[in-house]
Formats: sequence, structure tokens, C-alpha cells
Amino acid sequence: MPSTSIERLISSTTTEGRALASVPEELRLEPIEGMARWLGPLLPLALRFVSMIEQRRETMSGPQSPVDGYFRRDRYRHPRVDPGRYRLQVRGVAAPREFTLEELKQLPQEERVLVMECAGNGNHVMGSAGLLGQARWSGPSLETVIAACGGLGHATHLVFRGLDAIPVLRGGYHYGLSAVEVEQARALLALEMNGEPLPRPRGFPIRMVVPGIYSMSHVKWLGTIEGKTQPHDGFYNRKVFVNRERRNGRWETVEARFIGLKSMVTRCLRTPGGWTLTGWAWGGRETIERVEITTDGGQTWQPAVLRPPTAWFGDLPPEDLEHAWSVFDYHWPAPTPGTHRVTSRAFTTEGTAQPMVEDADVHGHFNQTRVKWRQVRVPR
Ligand SMILES: Nc1nc2c(c(=O)[nH]1)N[C@H]1C(S)=C(S)[C@@H](COP(=O)(O)O)O[C@H]1N2
Ligand SMILES: [Mo]
Repeated sequence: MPSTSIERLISSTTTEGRALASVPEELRLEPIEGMARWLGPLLPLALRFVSMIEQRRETMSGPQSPVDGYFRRDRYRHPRVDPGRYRLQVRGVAAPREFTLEELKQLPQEERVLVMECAGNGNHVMGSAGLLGQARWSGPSLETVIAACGGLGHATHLVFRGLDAIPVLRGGYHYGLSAVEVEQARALLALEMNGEPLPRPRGFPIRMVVPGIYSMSHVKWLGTIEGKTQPHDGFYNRKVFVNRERRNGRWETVEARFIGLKSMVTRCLRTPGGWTLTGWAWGGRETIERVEITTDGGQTWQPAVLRPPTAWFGDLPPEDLEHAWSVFDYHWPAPTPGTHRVTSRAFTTEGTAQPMVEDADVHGHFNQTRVKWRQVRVPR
């Protein structure tokens, strides 16, 4: 008979019989690569220093990330915006105009549930993977706002500018996408997150939300939307969020864009008869069909139970959930005490598999999709 948690509890009682050294409810998934491996418990401090906060581990399971504990990535200063005096400027479109917050609230409101992920999440430098979250965002669609300005006019590209002034660079944060990209993504101007007004760190009073595209484009504290007739030649577009990629034998600079096919084991929780590895699968432009788990460093793989976003957000039409993660869990029956190497791997209905190794034709920190290994120490 496999040892039950009660039996393990009893067997771990000290001889004095005083302190019950119980089996923990959760085991740490230790990163074994990148900075996270070397910095250990100091990683959050190091990240905080460059204004990055990973999603809190206790919130890293299930379909939706709470407002409290959401990840954060920005450039240090959060502007304080007076909602009464706020104006969204829209320029370079058919009929340029500005909107008060009330006017934006009066437009038809839409909802999206999606993975918001920093383009550098889980890369080989960081070695960790908490710069992402999934929430329910609502507000007018970008399409609605542009339509209220008489349409795009001659604009083929849009630049989104934040109200956060950046020390030294001063210019403020901005990111540009093509009109086709934002239309296909069904971008939203979010006024609410999980049914609450946007908190200040999340971009109060308005942020961009661009399903399927990495979150450097989800501009917070949105102040201006500017139409252009060519791609935005901005610092963040051209210099910051770029990789070097080899295409037809030539190395080119490529901007970060679409979230690639990924999966990740986020927690290892105690369940009767063993442990449950749970996590998320998301990204890519194909439907995720299954997730496989290994607990022996890749020698054998087992299927996980995969639950699509429609299981939780059935009140929304599937197109509003298109870029949301699926939740998976795998029951790991009574693993032997000791150290185990675990990971997950996602597969699509079209037969695409999440890569096991980094692509030799891609150099850079962004859109690194290969499987993320973790180490778990199972107690006696
Ligand atoms: N105005 C503004 N918007 C911004 C940024 C910023 O520095 N300023 N950072 C971007 C980046 S790189 C990321 S990953 C996301 C993070 O969103 P969050 O802090 O709400 O998690 O915001 C994006 N939007
Ligand atoms: Mo980011």
C-alpha cells in the first residue's frame, strides 16, 4: 500500500515526539538555469532593482491571476493621473480628437481574457519564469475608439505613448504596432482588470491590452495614440525588444511580437497519494492539444489533464479567450524521496511541439519558448 500523507506525517515525527515535522503542502520548483539558479532567494531583490516583480508563487495556479500579486515590469516611475483632468489624445487619424475618461466609459465595453507576458519572460538569462499573468480586462476596443475618430485615415501604423516620464531618457514610454497587427489582435483599451478599476501600477486610468502580442506593447497610463504612415522608429521597437535572427543565411534584427508556444510547471502541491504538478500552456497561433510531463529528466513523458479557458470563462465568446492559457495538472503518484528533474511540453493539434532546445538561428532574450526545467526535492 502506498504511504498516505498521515503515515508520512507520523514517520517524520521526531523521537522527542514534540515538534511535528510535517510533510509540506507544497514543494519548491527550483530553477536550475540562468540567474535564478545563482541568485536563489535573492532573485526577487535583484529583479526589483530593475523594476521587475514576478507573479507571486501562491497565485501561480488556476485560470486567473489576482490583481494583488500580479507581475510588474516598467521603468520605475508610476505617474499619478487625475481622472477628472485625464484626456486621451488621438492624432494622425481621419478626425483627430481627445476623449475624457467619461467618454471612454460611455463607449461599448468589451472583455478579453488573455496571457499578458513580458517578451523576456523565462529566457536563459533570467532562468525564472514569473513575468506573466492572466486577467480579465474590460474597456472599449481600439477599433471602437478609432471608429469614433472617423477611422484610420491614411494611418497604417499606430504608436501608443504612456504618461510615465522616464528619467534620463525623458521621452516617456512608447511602442508601435501596425494597424493590421492591432486589428487582428482585437486590441482593447482596458479601464478595468478583473472587474476593478485599473490599479495605479497596472496603468490607471487606461492601458493597452493586445492579445497574443508580448506585453511591451500593452502600454500603461496610455496618454496618446498616434497614427503614422510608416512603422514606428522608436527606441523600444528598434533597440530594446529585438533579437538577432538568421534568415536565409543572413543575420537580421527582428522586433519581438507574437507570444510563442510555451508551457511551464508552476507549482507542486500535495494531494492524496502523492503530489500534483500544475501549470499553464499558452501561446503559438495553433490550438494546444496536449501537454506532457516528465519527472525523470526527460526519459519518460506522461500526459497531463488539460483544461481550456472555456472551462472557466464560458460566459465569454471563444474569440475573447483566444489568447488565454490552458491549465494543466498531473498527478505524480508517490515519487521516491530525492531530487527529480521536471518539466512540461506543449503540443498543438497541427503537430507543432514546444522545442526542447534553443533555436540556433535566434540570438536574444525574447520569445524564448523552449521547455523550462525545474528541480524538486521530494522529502521522505
Ligand atoms: N507606460 C508604460 N507601459 C508599459 C511599460 C512601461 O515601462 N511604461 N512596460 C511594458 C512592459 S515591458 C511590460 S512586460 C508590461 C508589464 O505590465 P504590468 O507591469 O502591468 O505587469 O507593461 C508594458 N507597458
Ligand atoms: Mo516586458
